Amino acid sequence: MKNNVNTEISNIFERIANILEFKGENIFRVVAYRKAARSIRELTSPLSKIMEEERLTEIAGVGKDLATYIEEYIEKGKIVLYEQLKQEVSEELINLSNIRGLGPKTLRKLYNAYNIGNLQDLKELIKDKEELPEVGLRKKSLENLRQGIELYEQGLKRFLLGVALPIAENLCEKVRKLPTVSQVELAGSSRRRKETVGDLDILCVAENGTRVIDAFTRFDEVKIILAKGSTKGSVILENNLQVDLRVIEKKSYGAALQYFTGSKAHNVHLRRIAKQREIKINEYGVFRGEKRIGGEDEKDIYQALDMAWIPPVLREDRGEIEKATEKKLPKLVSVSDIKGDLHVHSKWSDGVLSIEEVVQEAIRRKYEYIAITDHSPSSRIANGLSIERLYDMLEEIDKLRQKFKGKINILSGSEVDIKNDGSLDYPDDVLKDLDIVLVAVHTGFKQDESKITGRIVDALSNRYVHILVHPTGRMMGVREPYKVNMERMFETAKKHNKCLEINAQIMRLDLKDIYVREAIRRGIKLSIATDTHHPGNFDYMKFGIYTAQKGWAETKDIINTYPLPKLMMLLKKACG
Ligand code: DGT
Ligand code: CA
Ligand code: CA
Repeated sequence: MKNNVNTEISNIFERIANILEFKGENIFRVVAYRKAARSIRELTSPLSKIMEEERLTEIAGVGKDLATYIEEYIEKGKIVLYEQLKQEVSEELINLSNIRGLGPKTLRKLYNAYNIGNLQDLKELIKDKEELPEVGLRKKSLENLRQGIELYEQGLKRFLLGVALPIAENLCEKVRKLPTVSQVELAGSSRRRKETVGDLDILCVAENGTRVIDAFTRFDEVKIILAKGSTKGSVILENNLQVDLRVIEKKSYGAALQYFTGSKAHNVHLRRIAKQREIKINEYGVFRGEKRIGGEDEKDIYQALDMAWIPPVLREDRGEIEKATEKKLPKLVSVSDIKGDLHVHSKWSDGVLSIEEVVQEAIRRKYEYIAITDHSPSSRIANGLSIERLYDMLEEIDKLRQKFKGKINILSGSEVDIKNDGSLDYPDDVLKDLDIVLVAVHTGFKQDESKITGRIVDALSNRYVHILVHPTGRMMGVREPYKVNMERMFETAKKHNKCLEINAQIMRLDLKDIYVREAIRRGIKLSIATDTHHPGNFDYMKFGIYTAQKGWAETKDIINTYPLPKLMMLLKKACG
C-alpha cells in the first residue's frame, strides 16, 4: 500500500508528538512534529517521490531530523525512534489523547495516579465519579471528558465523507477493472454525500460474481474478510472502514441502486406511495401485480410513480418526494458554477502557500476571483497579522494585481477574530480598507448561549463585515458546535444583509445541510469556501458543494457563483 505512506508517516508523527507531550518533553519539539504531521497529511504527491527529488525539507515543518525519519520509514518500513517510544508508552494508551477534554498532559496524570492503560480503564475509572481532584479534573472538566469520550466513540464508528469518499471512488475504479464487470456504482450514504458514513456500499453488474467478489476481498487495503459469496462480499479495510460489494443482475441494477442508495426514510416513503398505486417496488424491480414494469434503470422507479428522478443528495425524506411529484425539484448548485474562493490563507499567517502561489492555483482552476483572508492579531498561534503587517500584505497584493492583471481579480481580506467582548480584532478604519471582511469565533467555545450569541450578533452588526465563517464552530469527531442561538444568528444576518459561510473543510462542513436550507428559506446568501491552508485544500470545494446541495442550494443562493461585479454589489449591500 505504497500510496498510503503519507498517511502512515503523518499518523506516526502525530503519535510521536503526543508521546513526547505525554512524557513532558520540550513543547517546541512537540509542536514541530504536529506541524509536520499536518503538512504531510495535506500533501498532494507521495513522500517517496518528494524524497527522490530531495525536496523533503521543503515541506512545511520538516527539518533535517524529520526528513531522516521519513527516509528511514520509506526505506525500512519503520522508524526506530517511534518503536522505542512505543515501548515506553503503548499505542492504546496514547490514542486516548485524541479524546477531547483529555490532552497528553492530563492523560499522564491519570496514568501516574491510576495506571489506566486503555479506553475501558478510563471509562471504568470515571464511571461513578463526580470529580477527580487528584488529577485536576473538577466536576465541569469531568463532564467535558464524558462528552469527549462519547464523541470519540462515535468517531470511531463513523467516517468523515471527506475521508471515505476518495477511498470509495478508488475502490469503484478497482472493481471496474475486474474481469466481466460491466457497471459499478457507489450506493448508500456516500452516494447521498452524507457528511459522515457508517460503511461503504458498492454495487456492480458482473457475469462472474464469485470471481469478482473473490478478487475484491484480496484488494491490498483489505484487513478482514467478513463474508464472501457469489453475490456479496463484505470486508473491513486497514483503516477499519467496512465495505460491502454486491453483484446485481443487469435487469435489477436500477432497482438495487435505488434501494441501496437509501436513505431508509426516503425508501419507506416511496414504497408507501407505490402501495397506494398498487405498484410494488423492491430491490429486484418495479412490479404491477406479477408483471415487471421496470428495474434496469434507476429512473424506472421514479417514473413508475410519475416523479422526476431525484438526485441522491436529496434522498433524505425532507420533502423531495413531494417536490418530485410536482416536478419542482431545486436546480442544485454544482462545482462548475463556482467562480472563486472567498476564504484562503497564505504564508502571511498560517497557510503554507505564498499569495502568488495561491493566485496561480486559482488561475489554474479558472476562477474569476480569489480572496486572501489571513488571520487577525489575536489568533497568535495562527500567526495573525498586526495592522502594520496587514498593510504590508495589502501592498504585496497591489503588486500582484498588476502582475496578474486580466487573468484574475485578487480581493484583499481578513478572517477577523470576534473578540471575547464581541468587538472585532481590527478597528473600523482598517476594516474599511479591505475588499472582504470575514469574521469568526476562535475563542470561548464553551461560553453560555447568551454570551456567545451576543458576540456573533455584535460582529454581524458591524457595517464593514461581510461574512460570518464556520458559523457554528463544530469540528466533527472533535468538538460540538458552540451554543449559539441559530434563530438570532439568522435574524441578524438577514437584517444586515450579511452572508454566512459553508466552510468546506471536511471536518467542519459548517453551516451544515439543514442550516443551509433554513438560511436559504430566510433569504440569506451563502458563500462556499475552502478555508485553504495547504494546496490540496482547494479540492475541498466539492465537499462544500455537497453540503450546499444537501441544503437544497441553487446558484442564486451562493454568492461565489456570481460574476465579480454582482458579487461586489452584494458585498456592498452588507455594508448598507
Ligand atoms: P450509513 O452506512 O450508516 O452511513 O448509512 P446508509 O444509508 O449507507 O445505510 P446502510 O449501509 O445500512 O444501508 C444502505 C442502504 O440500504 C440504506 O440507505 C437504505 C437501504 N436499506 C438498508 N436497510 C434497509 C431497511 O431495513 N429498509 C429499507 N427500506 N432500506 C434499507
Ligand atoms: Ca452504508
Ligand atoms: Ca452497508
